[in-house]
Amino acid sequence: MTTTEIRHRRTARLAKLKPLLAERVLVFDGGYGTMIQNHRPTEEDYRGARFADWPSDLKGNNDLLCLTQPDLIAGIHRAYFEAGADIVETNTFNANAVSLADYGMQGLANELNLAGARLARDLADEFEAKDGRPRFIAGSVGPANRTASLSPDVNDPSARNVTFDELAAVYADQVDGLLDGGVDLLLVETIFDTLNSKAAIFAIKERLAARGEQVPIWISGTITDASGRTLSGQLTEAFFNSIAHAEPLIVGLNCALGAPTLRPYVHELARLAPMFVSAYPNAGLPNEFGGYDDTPEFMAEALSEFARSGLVNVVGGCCGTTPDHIAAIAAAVRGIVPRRPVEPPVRLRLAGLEPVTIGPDSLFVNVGERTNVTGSRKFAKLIIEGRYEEGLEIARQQVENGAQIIDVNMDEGMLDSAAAMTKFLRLVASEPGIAKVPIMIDSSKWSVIEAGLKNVQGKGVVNSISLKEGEAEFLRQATLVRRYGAAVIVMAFDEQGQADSADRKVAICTRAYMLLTEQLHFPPEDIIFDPNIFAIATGIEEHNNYAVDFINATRRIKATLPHARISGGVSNVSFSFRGNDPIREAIHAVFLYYAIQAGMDMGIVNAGALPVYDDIPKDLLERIEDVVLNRRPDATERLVAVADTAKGQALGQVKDLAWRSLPVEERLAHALVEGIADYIDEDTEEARLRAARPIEVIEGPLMNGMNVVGDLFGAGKMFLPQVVKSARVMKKAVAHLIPYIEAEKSEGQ
Ligand code: THG
Repeated sequence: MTTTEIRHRRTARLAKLKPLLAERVLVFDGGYGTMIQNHRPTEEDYRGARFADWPSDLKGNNDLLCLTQPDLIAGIHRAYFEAGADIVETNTFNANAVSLADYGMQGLANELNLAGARLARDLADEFEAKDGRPRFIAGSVGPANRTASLSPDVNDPSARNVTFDELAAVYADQVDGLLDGGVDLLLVETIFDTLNSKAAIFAIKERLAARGEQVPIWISGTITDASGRTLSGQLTEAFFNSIAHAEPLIVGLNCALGAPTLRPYVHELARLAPMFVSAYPNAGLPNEFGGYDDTPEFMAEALSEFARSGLVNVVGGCCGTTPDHIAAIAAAVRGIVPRRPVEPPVRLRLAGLEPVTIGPDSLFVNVGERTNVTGSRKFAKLIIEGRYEEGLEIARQQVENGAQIIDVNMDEGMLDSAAAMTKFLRLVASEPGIAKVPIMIDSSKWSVIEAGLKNVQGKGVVNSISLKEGEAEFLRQATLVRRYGAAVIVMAFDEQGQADSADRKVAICTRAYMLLTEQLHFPPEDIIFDPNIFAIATGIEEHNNYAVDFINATRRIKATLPHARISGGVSNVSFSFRGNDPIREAIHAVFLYYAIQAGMDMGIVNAGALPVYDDIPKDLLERIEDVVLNRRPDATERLVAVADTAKGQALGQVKDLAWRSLPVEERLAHALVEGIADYIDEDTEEARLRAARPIEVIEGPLMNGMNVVGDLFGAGKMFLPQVVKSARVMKKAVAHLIPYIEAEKSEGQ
């Protein structure tokens, strides 16, 4: 059959698949390993005539059987079709050059996939010809035996024994073989490291684009522990966000756990997925002999309950399941109405190990700015000196201080920036306390951004692309951003330069939006515009309106470009007050107060260094607002005139203990709002001695203080990093009271 014929037939079959998925619960096949073992193939069987003299042992190389024992494999496909499967998978789980290298067979990958696909295709066609019921085959793309997110070396968490590029190359080769052999779907399965699957998705998209084909993708992850995480640490929703760019026809979970244990995670996917959902668990957890105990009846009952509860569209089995299991499952789901895909709200959905959702109703999102060699002298020094572990601590501080995303920038002349980006992101991946948040990959060099993209398993943000080098380059980079599975910051920058006026900002962002959504079908919710925050109060008159221009552009973009988000580098705005952090921070608080009202969704900030808007002394506040809002021609002069004194006072305030002479209730409230933990134990103790019962201190002054925090937060005058500090102080106060509360309880007994 020619490739054109294979393609036409695939297209014709696929036209039947989607309606069928909406009509009934489809049945997938079961395990291959156990079925192969039942035949007890010997070393000679594995070798066949062709590989009789192969230098290494071949026993266990199950995919090789597609070439050397085709009847055995065809017999398994036949048994599953006879059991009632609508879809069987190819016996090519490990047929990628990385896994095959264990046998020195890396050169055979393409051929094995072609053979595996043809075997399954012939059986599917035979069954379909018999009764007219369509049968499908899914090309199995397993995870490979090496993992891109985890270190093989306990002494070096940045070590990797396989790279994204290596995986993408071998998957591309596998995918070509499967497509040429006539598969209907590409099944990326048993994903335990999302970065491996992202390499597979990258390869699939690249091959489909090059071949000019559209073949549906099926993504199936694996939850390996009872805490609901993948082996590489992601929660189900984070995993889903990280692979959604594949736009799979079906998404699901398979393997590791038995059906009942897998249920909550299938439920989670069913809640999220605007596509079809599958589940094909193991026949229970392996027992002490490595066997699987769940009977066909048990699995059929469990999976049909999934179906009756509207969780799934495709069910089947994985390790330890047999044609008996599949026959029982097929009988049990017959006649059940399949799940209808949901339509979740359109949101920017990012992920580290944990998901982050950003939408019109979410609070301002803080992006930590300090892991930036151009934005922090301290970080730059650590990275240049190779002290990466200490650099990691800066990332950790940002996250602990409330950063919900971290911006990483390695653009420094003395560094190999791509290598530094790679190493740092690999180290981040090994620290769950940091890796829980998504990564923003910040560079002005595309090659450095790509290095970053190859090292994040989650869904991160590219910072940034723009029209600076014209439409062709912009679209090329955006296509790759999508293929790697990231969201993107688009700077208001075109062939003429950076936009400064509100009109130019809006015009460039609008042009970029149209190009991305119309030409690339780039999801608008994955676009984040940065309309340029430039320094104000520089003494140059043309700069006076920069903050206002940003704020106005933000309002207009939000009103006209649906689902797009707005971000910016907040600390830029105050560059002219370098060296005067109290003034800079006050400018940031004021700027954000107005920009957030205009619709700014997120910002790159020094998490943990924002004052409370209401704490800015009124006279200073007025002068800062004059500057930020460009309210009078002499605004800069008037702010400069008080800047030094204000700095002195602000720094002095740290030592200014006037608040210490307030009544204890007010001291507690002050400590909570300001996030000062230094006196909280003594103040709490004082309040306790005055109260009838220790619990009253919590219910009275402490809760009152937290209510003030809540009100300021609600009004946009406090931000998450500050609330994080307040919460720490509250925790400390409560910890002081707990022993007394406990003592009271035991007295009462
Ligand atoms: N838009 C987008 N990305 C960006 C920016 C932007 N990335 C970089 C930058 N701008 C945002 N990040 C910072 C980080 C630090 C500072 C400013 C912006 C900063 N640092 C102190 C300084 O230079 O004075 C350094 C102090 C120190 O060394 O400790 O101000 O606009 N998309």
